Amino acid sequence: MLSYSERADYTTNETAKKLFHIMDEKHTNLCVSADVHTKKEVLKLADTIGTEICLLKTHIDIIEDFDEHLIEELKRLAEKHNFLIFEDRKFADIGNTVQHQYQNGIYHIADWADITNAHILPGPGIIEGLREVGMKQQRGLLLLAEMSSEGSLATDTYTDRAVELADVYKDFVIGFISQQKVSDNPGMIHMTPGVKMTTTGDTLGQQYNTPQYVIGEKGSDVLIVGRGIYESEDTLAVATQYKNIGWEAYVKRMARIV
Ligand code: 5BU
Repeated sequence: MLSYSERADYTTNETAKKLFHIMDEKHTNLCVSADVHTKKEVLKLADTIGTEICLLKTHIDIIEDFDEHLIEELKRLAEKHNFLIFEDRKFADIGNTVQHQYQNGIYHIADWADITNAHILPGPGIIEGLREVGMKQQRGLLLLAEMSSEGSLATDTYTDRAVELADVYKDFVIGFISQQKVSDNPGMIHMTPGVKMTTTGDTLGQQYNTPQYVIGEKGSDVLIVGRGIYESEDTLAVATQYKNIGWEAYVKRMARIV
């Protein structure tokens, strides 16, 4: 089985290459989801756990005091700790509209988010619209092939279609949000949300799996952890724990499949 950095040779996308290399350099397949509500909290979290992650995931529109300074600081921390930034925007409109949502508005997502993601519900036009904007800045896109929430409709042929579309646009599409490995293309990165040490879900349909299961059994590449880390007392210690468990599961998987 190929290592993360060996897989960098199977994609032409610069962001995907960078991410694969960061994972191997830092020995981490952990993405922390910074779903906190103020600039101060986001920056504190990013600086505290920055050494443990390959990727910081944001929901920029839940931050109450958003301004340009937050973006400058986030970029500075990404540089300092060597991680990439993923805005979990989940675009879902026609190509023309998503171009504006990606490039313009208050957030100018394309200017700072190395990675963003999109539903494939509208068909290929959504990818084409985002691609025209994103490729100019060497960005990467993840397609939502599956979701972690109970009763998700992204299953079976929907998931298969996401995999097919990823291959068509593989200069820009770098992988998937999914609950398991869905593509055999080693250049594609699988990222899985709904990860926690304890697997009791929340009251709104979120379902959790353990880091060992997601990386070791389901063949995913990146663990996305939100509340499991940012709600803990000692975010650094807990992030280190997730990082170590995720990395160990990857190393064991590598040893198993030769
Ligand atoms: P949690 O606190 O670890 O449950 O947060 C999970 C994060 O991942 C949160 O930001 C969600 O918006 C995001 N997410 C998810 O939970 N499930 C999905 O299928 C997708 C995103 Br796509």
